[in-house]
Amino acid sequence: MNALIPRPRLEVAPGAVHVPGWLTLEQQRELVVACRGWATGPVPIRHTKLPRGGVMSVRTVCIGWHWQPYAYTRTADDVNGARVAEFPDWMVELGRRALVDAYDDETAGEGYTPDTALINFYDAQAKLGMHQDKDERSSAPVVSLTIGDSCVFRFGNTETRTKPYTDLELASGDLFVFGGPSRYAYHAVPRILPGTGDPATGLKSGRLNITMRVTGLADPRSSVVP
Ligand SMILES: O=C(O)CCC(=O)C(=O)O
Repeated sequence: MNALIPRPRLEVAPGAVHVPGWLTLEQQRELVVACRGWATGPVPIRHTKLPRGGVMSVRTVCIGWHWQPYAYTRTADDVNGARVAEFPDWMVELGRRALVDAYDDETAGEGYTPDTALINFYDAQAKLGMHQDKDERSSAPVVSLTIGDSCVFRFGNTETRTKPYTDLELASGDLFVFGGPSRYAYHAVPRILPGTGDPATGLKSGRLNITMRVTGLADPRSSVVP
């Protein structure tokens, strides 16, 4: 993306790269419009219920496959039973370009076909605790995009939820990719920084985060096993 303007790439850990300002304002606006659409249906955005009775403070809607703790399904059985929206080809393309730019390697996007995205909306109070993304059967990288308010993003290690970790700020338009040796690193969003977003993105307040992933699950309608 933005092939004419080289972006700084900050390697936070092997395989984990932060690319500040990766999305243009126009792309952010288009993503906000798309996410607003998905937030209304076919499965409405919701606070995910946890198995022990808790409720996540972040609100989430999924496309491609629906995630609920701790599995992916095509239908949102913990919401309204509807099949989630299709994962669009343009987003596959965006994910591929994200890998090329993050890893500064023209071949890095080859064969990368994300088939789910968790779209998270954080209000000023929302947070996400230390966790690993490990419900996917594929170890392909996770591509994460931020729009709206900045956050403190905690990126840890693959062994424990505790230190060592790095706290960094993810701002509107930033890309963060974690793959390879960092694919199963614990990570968290301890804090949103309210009022830091640009309303020109279409988001007046709060933070939108999109994480694209490869589930590694077979589409029951397809005869192709990934
Ligand atoms: O909001 C973020 O930057 C991270 C989201 C995340 O960790 C997740 O959806 O699993």
